[in-house]
Amino acid sequence: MKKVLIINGPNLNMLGQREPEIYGNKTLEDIKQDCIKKGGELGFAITFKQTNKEYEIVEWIQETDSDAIIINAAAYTHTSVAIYDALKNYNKLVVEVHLSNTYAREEFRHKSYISPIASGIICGFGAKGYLMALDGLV
Ligand code: CA2
Repeated sequence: MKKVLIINGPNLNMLGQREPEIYGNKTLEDIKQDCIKKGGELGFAITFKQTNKEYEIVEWIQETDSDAIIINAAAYTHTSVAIYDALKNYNKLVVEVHLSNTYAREEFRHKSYISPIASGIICGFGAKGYLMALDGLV
């Protein structure tokens, strides 16, 4: 069974509580359960994590034995050379996911440090984007 690590960055623990017009009504726990169910159908063992701390994301990437990473690095997407460096050394499949279409929002969200090392990018499809990323890995 292939292992997929799904990493969520800062403030995504607040999903479903604020800004539903941008991020939808689902909580991160809802998204986690959807991913575990979809992963089961596709033959993937899912590990689903969230943190507000940049260094924890770096450590998870360094330490994982997963076959692929799906990452919504949230605000760190637009700032983190540290996460870029860690992903560059991962050398396996990476899919970047965003709930919102970051290119239709403020200009500072147009820059992504993840995109250059990602095999695929999905944004603007809300929580469904995580499931699309799992399909994409197949
Ligand atoms: O669209 C996405 O998935 C983002 O990664 C979400 C990040 C944002 O900084 C990126 O530009 C795009 C923000 C996540 C914050 O999530 C919240 C959810 C509910 C209430 C407050 C924040």
